[in-house]
Amino acid sequence: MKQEIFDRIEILQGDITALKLDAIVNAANTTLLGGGGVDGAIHRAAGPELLNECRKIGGCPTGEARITRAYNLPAKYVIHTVGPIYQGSDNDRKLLADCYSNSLKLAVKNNITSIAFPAISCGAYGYPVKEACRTAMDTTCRFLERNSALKKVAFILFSADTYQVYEEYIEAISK
Ligand code: AR6
Repeated sequence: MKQEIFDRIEILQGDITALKLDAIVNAANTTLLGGGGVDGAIHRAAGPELLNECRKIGGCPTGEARITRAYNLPAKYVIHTVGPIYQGSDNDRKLLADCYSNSLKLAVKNNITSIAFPAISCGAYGYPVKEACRTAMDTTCRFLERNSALKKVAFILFSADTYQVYEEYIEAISK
């Protein structure tokens, strides 16, 4: 993989709601009506108008993505995607990869040039972080190879442990 791909990827530790990028990705559920974890944090920070817009969408199947405005958040858009509930089957990996590729496709379609992802499915949905990290990064790298419009893709991890897993993986694949 070319260095130019890794130059467009950033690994951060912190709270996704603080990021001032074109878009942040929400790890939602199929109702799109809010929940705990990063979904709860995004809805709290965006304000009630986000829920109003989500209601109009009428849900989102696992692996797909939908876009809304970001209201009181510093980002311009929220891309809501629904990760798989981890079951330990091959289908988990496919659905998780779909979350990343469909979010990135939707971003490009909306002229978004900078976007941040949380560790989709790695909280309430129980996906093992190492496996999820590999799918997240591999899918994103393949996408960036084919799309020059996206200038920055950040992965923002809440915990130090998860951050370290991502750092080690990018270190290993970018050599
Ligand atoms: N910024 C960045 N990452 C965060 C933040 C934050 N503010 N808060 C939590 N995380 P989860 P899932 C991390 O459970 O596993 C919701 O109820 C967290 O540490 O938010 O996809 C939805 O409505 C973890 O690493 O999402 C669904 O019902 C990662 O975000 C369900 O949970 C994902 O954890 C989705 O579960």
